[in-house]
Amino acid sequence: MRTIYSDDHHLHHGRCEIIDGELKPCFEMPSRADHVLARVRQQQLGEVIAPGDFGRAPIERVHHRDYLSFFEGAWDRWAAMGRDGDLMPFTWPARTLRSVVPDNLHGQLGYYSFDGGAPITAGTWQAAWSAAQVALTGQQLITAGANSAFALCRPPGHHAAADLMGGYCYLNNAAIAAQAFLDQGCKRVAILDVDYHHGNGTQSIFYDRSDVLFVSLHGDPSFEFPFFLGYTDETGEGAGEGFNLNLPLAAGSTWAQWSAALESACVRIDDYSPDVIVVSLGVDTFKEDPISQFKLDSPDYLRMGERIARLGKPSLFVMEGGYAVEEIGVNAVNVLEGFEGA
Ligand code: SP5
Ligand code: ZN
Repeated sequence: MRTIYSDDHHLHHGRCEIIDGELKPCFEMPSRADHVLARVRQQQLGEVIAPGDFGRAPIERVHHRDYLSFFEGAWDRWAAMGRDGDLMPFTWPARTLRSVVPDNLHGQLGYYSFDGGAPITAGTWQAAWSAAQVALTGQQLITAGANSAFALCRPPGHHAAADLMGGYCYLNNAAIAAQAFLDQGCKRVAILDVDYHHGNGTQSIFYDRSDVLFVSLHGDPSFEFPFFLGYTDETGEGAGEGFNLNLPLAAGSTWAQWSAALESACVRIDDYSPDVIVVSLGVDTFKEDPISQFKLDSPDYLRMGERIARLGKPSLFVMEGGYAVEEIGVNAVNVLEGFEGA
C-alpha cells in the first residue's frame, strides 16, 4: 500500500488548548505524523510519495468559498495587527445571538468555528491545504486502479464542516476525497469513521445526500466531545434519510464492544454496496490515549484492518486523530497491515 505524505504538516504547530480548565500544549502536534511515517518506513508498508497539486476546485466542492478565503487570509490579518501568538476564537453565534458575519477578525473567527480547539498559526493554511492534496492524491491512486492507499493527513479533518473549523480540523480531507470519487464517476461512497470522536463535520456535509453513506463509531456524545452531534437518532434527512449511521459507545469500551459495533457498521456498508470506502482513520480509541476513554490495544488494530478488508472494496485510509504519540505509528500502521494481510 502506498502512503502519501507531505512535510508541510510541520508548518502547523499550535501552542496550546484548554484541557480540564488548564492551558496545555496542543495534543495535536507535528510529531504525531512523524511517528506514523517512521512506522510506515520501518514496516516497509510500501512506497511513500509526495502529493500532487489538484488545486482549489475539489476543496470548493466541499467547503464554502467565503470560509476558504477567510481561513486563507486570517493569519495575515492577525499579523498585520502586530500579533504573533496563535489566533483562537472566543465568541460564537450560539442561541439568542445572530449568525451574521461581522467585519472584525475575531467576530469572523467565531462565525467560522464551533470550538476553541483549532488554533490558526502562520502555516496552518498551507499545512491544511497540503493535507487535502494528500487525500486527493490517495483518491487519484484508487481511481487509477489501486485497491488501497494511505493518506497520511495532518492536520486531521473529520470535525471540519463546510464552513466551520474545530476539534483540531480545518479542511475535511475525507469528505474532499469522497466528493472527488463521486465527481470522477463513482455512484456511491461509504465513509467509515473509526476515530474515537464523532465525525460531526463529515456527517453534516453529506447529511441530506444518499450518494455518501456515513457510518461512525465513537464515544457517546452524551459524555464526549463534540457533544452536540453523533446521536443514534441522526439518520439523515431528505434524500439522505437512512444514509447516516451513528454507533455511539460507552466510556471504557474494549475491543469486545467496539468490534461488535464495527460488525453492525460493516453490515450496513455491505448492504449499501459502495464503489469505494473512505476510512477516517483515527487511533485515539487506544487504551493509553491521553484525551480519550476507549480501551483498544495495539493488536486490535490488526483485526480492525482485517475486517475492513473483508468488505472487499477499494479503500482509502485518511489519517485523523490519535494522541498517544509513541504508539500512534504502531496502531495506525497495524490497521493498514491488517488490511493488506487479510
Ligand atoms: C481529530 C480529533 O481527534 N479531534 C479531537 C478534538 C478533541 N477536542 C476536545 C478534547 C477534550 C478533551 N477532554 C479530555 C479530558 C482528559 N482528562
Ligand atoms: Zn478523535
